[in-house]
Amino acid sequence: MTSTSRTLGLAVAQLGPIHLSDTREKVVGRLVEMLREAHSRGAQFVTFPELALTTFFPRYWMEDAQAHARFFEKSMPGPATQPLFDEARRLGVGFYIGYAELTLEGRSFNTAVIVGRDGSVIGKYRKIHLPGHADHRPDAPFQHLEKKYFEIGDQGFRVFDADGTRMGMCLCNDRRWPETYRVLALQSAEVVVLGYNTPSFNINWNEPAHLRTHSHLLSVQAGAYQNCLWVAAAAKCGSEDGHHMIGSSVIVAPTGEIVARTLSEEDEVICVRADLALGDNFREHIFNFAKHRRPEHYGLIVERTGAGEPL
Ligand code: CDT
Repeated sequence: MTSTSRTLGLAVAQLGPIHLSDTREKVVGRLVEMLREAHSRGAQFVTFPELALTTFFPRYWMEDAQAHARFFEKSMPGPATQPLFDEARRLGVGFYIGYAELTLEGRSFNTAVIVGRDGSVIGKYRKIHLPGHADHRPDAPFQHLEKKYFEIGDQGFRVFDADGTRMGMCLCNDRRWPETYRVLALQSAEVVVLGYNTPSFNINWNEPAHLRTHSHLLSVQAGAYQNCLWVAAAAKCGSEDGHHMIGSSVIVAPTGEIVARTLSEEDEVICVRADLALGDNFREHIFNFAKHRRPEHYGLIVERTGAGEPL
């Protein structure tokens, strides 16, 4: 089958470390700089990381009220983030960004939004696969308190029309779960955008550091290939006040191939001209869902959460 090429200038804007002492205004200045660079390199859409406005604060134990006051956004855009939205509208570039959301009712989520080329919010996603723990582990070298600070996302995995591109979102740990991409692909997503903060060390077992990058790449490449999608994955990385996180931000084609990858652990933009029709051959043949999927044999996937006895 021959497909007509439809291209999207797709960028990832990786963030180097954000330290506890860094202000929102300083961080937003870095984001604006990268938005401009991406635009100058042909980007029409820019993917920023998870919790892109602050340090990865779930590594610290604190009272919820203290976390809410310091690290959460009560509106998006808000006073500190408005310049990013203004610049997006001025340049005509859309973007995805992750942040900690505090609702009017006092609920808290690990959230991302897609913003259109006119600077308006097109869609919101609240993280579903929250990793880590809710209890204080004083003996661990750092905490991973996403289960304390955030509620499980309540809006599912949805696909939005992002200025003509069918786009889905997820956040960090979601990228390791095949259900994430499949639910989006079943809504005909063409691109999945995601941000991540992946600590280089695992507090639960002595995982060799290189496996953190290996499993990240394996997950996004498999998700892209098995679902005929482009995946744009943006890290926050490097050493935040002594806590190191992996880089290796990537843009992956529906072939599963990495077409761009960051080299540094600093602020860095990568950009490709993504042919959105590239997945059509896969959608038509090997992964023609309508022809080949057998959901009557997949019941356990939604009936069971944990592994149990054989049927
Ligand atoms: N932010 C985030 O989701 N990080 C997780 C760490 C997993 S180990 C607790 C990740 O999947 O990269």
